[in-house]
Amino acid sequence: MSEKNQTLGEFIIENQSSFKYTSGELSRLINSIRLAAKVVNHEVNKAGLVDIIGAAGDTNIQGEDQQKLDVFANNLFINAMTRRNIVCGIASEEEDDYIAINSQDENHQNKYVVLIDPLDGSSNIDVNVSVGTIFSIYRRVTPIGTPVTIDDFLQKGNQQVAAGYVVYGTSTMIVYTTGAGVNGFTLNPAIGTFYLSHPNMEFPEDGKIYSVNEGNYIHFPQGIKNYIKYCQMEEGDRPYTSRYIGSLVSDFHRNMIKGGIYMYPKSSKNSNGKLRLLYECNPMAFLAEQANGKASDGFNRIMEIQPTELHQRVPFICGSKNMVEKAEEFMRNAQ
Ligand code: AHM
Ligand code: MG
Repeated sequence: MSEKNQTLGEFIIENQSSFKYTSGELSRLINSIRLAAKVVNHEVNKAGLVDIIGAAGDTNIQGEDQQKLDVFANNLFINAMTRRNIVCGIASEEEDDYIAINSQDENHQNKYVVLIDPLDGSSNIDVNVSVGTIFSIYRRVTPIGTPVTIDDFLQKGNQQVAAGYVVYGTSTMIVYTTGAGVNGFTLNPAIGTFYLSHPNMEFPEDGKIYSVNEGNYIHFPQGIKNYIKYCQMEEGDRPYTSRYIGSLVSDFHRNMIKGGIYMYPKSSKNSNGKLRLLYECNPMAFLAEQANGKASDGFNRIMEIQPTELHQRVPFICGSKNMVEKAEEFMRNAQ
């Protein structure tokens, strides 16, 4: 399987045949994400050097200021996937509506749709903190050869064929799954190649890190408040350590390696939490489950939630299995 010094390109080719719908299309799609990620990485890394950061002037559908790198990353990923003519539709956090792609070949044979958060945690860019790209891939449900519809995007997370993220951190990594475990690849910036550095990534079943924006504590549901107090209690291996970067990809990545739980619960101000089901929570949930972890809205498995709209938000609890189950227990008991 994983050889020493295996590159992402080699890994994709080697594992293509083990994928159940093997046509090479998914491999080409992941390849295009790999290439776009390198360019975004290059831009993110020089953000402090040039006058590129700052609001671009537009606001996205969530009413948030877009920063220039968000726009840049959004355009780059969309172009990479459109030009290579390998997907039939894209939805992005930065676009109000989904984009239907008309294949140049008249038969429109493309089978996949992609949902993407091109640069998550972008408020961290101007303070030199890690950001990420999150992506989620489905097979379309409408007939091949017709224009995509909203139904192709509003699929449950358990229908994902692949998902992953890029973390632009102290090292830049791509971590992804096609449903056969999770593998992580680290970019060697000197030669611009991703190498398999973290084969078969798994969350430890238990962890000692909890990640939540405790500034919102007063607004949290009682179950979450009780669970946070439990994390802070002096008993057994507790108190746990609190670590919150405010960049979902980075918090998730650290917790997967070290063992921990990430929570963005609903609050009295925000009845569905903050994070988006389709291009933030579902891909992370798929990765978590493939890495022996769990993802929940407090009561239900994230990947079984039927989406009703593209930019839907959902409460999100994700991480080491035993920790997520404990948090769910607190949620149930506070009902
Ligand atoms: P964004 O999509 O606007 O970047 O927001 C998502 C980010 C996550 O990466 C992060 O975990 C969370 O928002 C932090 O939110 P808060 O500042 O409310 O704690
Ligand atoms: Mg985001």
